[in-house]
Amino acid sequence: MAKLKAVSGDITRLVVDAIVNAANTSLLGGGGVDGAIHRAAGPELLAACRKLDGCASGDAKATPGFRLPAKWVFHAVGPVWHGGGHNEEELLASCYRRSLELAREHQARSIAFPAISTGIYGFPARRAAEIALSTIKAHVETSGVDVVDFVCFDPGTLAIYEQLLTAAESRQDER
Ligand code: AR6
Repeated sequence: MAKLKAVSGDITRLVVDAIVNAANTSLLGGGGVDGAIHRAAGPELLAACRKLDGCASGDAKATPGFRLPAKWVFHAVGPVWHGGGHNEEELLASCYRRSLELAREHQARSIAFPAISTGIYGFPARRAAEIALSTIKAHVETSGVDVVDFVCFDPGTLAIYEQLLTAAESRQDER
């Protein structure tokens, strides 16, 4: 069984095989976690991203981590929240699924996710966390990943993940 945990702090500091970026379709950097990852990885990351020719919403593409402690960065493009009637939930689930597929391809055993789409893109944080957890649980065993960190940059996000993970554990104990 893979270990799923909520951790607080800055994803760029984590010593894991892969970190996931909440990127945009250009893959050429931006604000939020994307900006932090590009700053920490150094200019080689932007040069590598230029060669990827962008990325569709719901998809993810891999680069090395360059100056980051992580070996890989999986650049996932989450949906912009437009009220929920524009396939946002499926596109968000697809980001988590595609990141696990990239983990399998690159033999990454540990992976850290930010709360994709819940910052600048405005996806409601609690619903996003439910989608993240259910998608990871459905696909983690086939990916070869042993450890999944949900990196929470603010206390509200941390509280949501801790609550959902604790609820899932107690459901498991009851079985
Ligand atoms: N480590 C972990 N999480 C972080 C960090 C960090 N260093 N910095 C911010 N977060 P956002 P989005 C959290 O806005 O909503 C960019 O401009 C943040 O608190 O980074 O998917 C891209 O280029 C929030 O919980 O990503 C796109 O244009 C979560 O990461 C756009 O923003 C995601 O917030 C993507 O927007």
